[in-house]
Parts: sequence; C-alpha cells; structure tokens
Amino acid sequence: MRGGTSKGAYFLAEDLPADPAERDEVLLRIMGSPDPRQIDGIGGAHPLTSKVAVISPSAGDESDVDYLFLQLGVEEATVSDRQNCGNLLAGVGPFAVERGLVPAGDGTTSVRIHMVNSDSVAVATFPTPGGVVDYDGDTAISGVPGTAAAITLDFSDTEGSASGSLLPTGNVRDTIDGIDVTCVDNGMPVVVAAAADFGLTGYESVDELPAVTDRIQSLRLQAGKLMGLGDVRDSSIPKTTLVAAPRDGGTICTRTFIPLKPHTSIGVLGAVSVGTAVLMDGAVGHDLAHFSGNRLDIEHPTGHLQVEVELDPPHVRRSGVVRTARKLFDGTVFPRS
Ligand code: NQM
Repeated sequence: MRGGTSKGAYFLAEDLPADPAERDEVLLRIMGSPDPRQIDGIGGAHPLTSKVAVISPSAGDESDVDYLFLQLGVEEATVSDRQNCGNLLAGVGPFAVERGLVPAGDGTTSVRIHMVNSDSVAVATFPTPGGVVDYDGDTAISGVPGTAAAITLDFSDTEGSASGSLLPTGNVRDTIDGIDVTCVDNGMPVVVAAAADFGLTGYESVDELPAVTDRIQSLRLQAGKLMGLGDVRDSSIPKTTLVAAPRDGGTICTRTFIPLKPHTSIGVLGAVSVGTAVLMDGAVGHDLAHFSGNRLDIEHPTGHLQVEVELDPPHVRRSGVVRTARKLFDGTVFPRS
C-alpha cells in the first residue's frame, strides 16, 4: 500500500515468523536488502519505499489493532523498530478493515491504532460507504500525484516517543559543533537547526542537499547522545531538519534528512515534531516562523504538509494530520530460500 508519501508492505503478524530475528531475515529477503537497487526484492530502493507494517489485533480495550513499523535499510541489512512512521500509519486502518480485523462502519470507520514503536495510540478515520473502504476522493497531498480519500489521523501520547520526553536534552536549545539546535520528540526525534547555519538558504532542491551529509552526521551523532538515544550511527533516528523562513505562505520551510538521505518531502510525525518545536519560545525556528490560524503549514521540497498541534506547555495536548492511502496490490510474496 501507499501510505501518505511512503510505500510499504503490510503484513498480518500471524503470517510472519514470531521470532523477531527470523522475521527480520525474511523481511530483508522480501524487500531485497542489502542492495542499492533492491533488485531481488519488492523494496523501492529508497528509505521511503523500504518500509514494513506488521498488524495484529490488540489485546487490550484501548485500541483495536497493533501496528509495528519496521524501517529496512536499503544498502544495509538493517531492520529497525526504533521509529514510528506516520505515513504508513495512513494505510493501517484500511488494511485492518480489508483483513477483517475491524468491522467497517456504514459511512466512515474509526480505527484505534496502538503504535507499538512508541506505545501510543492514533485514531484513523476514513470513508467506508456500504461497509467497504473507499480509497477515492478529492484530497491532494503534496508529493503524491492526483487525489484520494482523506484519512484523518489523530495522535495522543506522542510526546517523547523514542526518547521519553518532548525536549529530550532537557533544553529548548543546545549548541553542537557551534550551531544552535533544538532537539524535540513529539512522535519522532528530530534535531532542528537553521539552514543558514549550514551555509544553505533552506530552499535548495533535494539534489542540491547531499553535500552537507558529513556535517549532518556529526550533528546527529552528538545530538543522539544528548537525547539519550545512545550511539545512533546505525540508527534511523534522530532525523535532522534544517529550517528557513517560509516562502510559500506556510509556517516554516524545511529540508529534512532521514537520517542522511534528503527526504523528498517530510515525515508526518517528523512534521508534527518540527511544528511543535517552532511553536516553542526560544526554539530554533520560532523566530523564523509565520503563524496564522490553528494549523501549522510545513513547507518541504515538494509542497506543504499541514499539521495540527495543541500545546499545553511543556506538554502536548493533541496533534493531528490528514493523509491519503491506496491499496496497490494484494497477494503472495516469495522470500527466496
Ligand atoms: O515522520 C520518513 C516518512 C517518514 C516517517 C522518515 C514518517 C513520520 O516520510 O511519521 O512518516 O522520517 O524516515 O514516511
């Protein structure tokens, strides 16, 4: 399924080996990692298309399904459960209905999704006229051609998703390598820095960005330690987002690295986290941002991502976003033996 601006393979947990090491081995073979082209698998040769969602019915009363997100390396044989993915999340509710894990409502269906990676709950609401998921609609999201049905995602408890707190270093601003940064985690651990401090305008195209990779790596390795994430050399978190003043009517302009490759847009929870940071007095980006209305409009290399964040400083009340998803293929994949 395409979920938001990402694409991944969605599995029922019962169809995969229960042992995590065995499961990861099978998933690497399915996606074709490690290989820059993922030629021997179904992965799309980019972190945004080398993703897996594992879904199962929830045990407790607080959610309907459990969603475990796994980020597979492309050139590395890595499988990481350390981060969430708010984009693949968009496909989880429809998948749960398609697979009969949740009954469809007549009109719309809301599915309470336990995001296993961060132990938090998201509520996804999407159209199910006549009890069938309808993927068609008139909602456009930047980075995806055409339009599709809106899937609203409401988050609670995303604060400190991987690091334990909204400001994991204990400060709203730190200095690393002589550069001011804000380390934030409202669903995704992100290091926010000013593009100008990297000698960039912040409006570069994705192809112009990779030149700064060494500096981004140095920044995130040190930030990872300050954020309590340990040695993050082989980890997909934290992400780094370089910010600049908006130039297309938005709140803030962003260029994001996941963790070293430039993102063609920005992750959902990444955008929620950056939006949360710039709302805070003293944070990097706060003085560059233009605020108007309830929504935060995050400009990125291929358009805009609008998020809602309600703060009750120093805590988060709620956050939300609108995405779309599409069922692309349903069938059997053959991991080579
Ligand atoms: O931040 C990319 C994406 C993501 C993750 C990444 C995401 C999120 O665009 O919630 O969606 O940051 O690796 O899918």
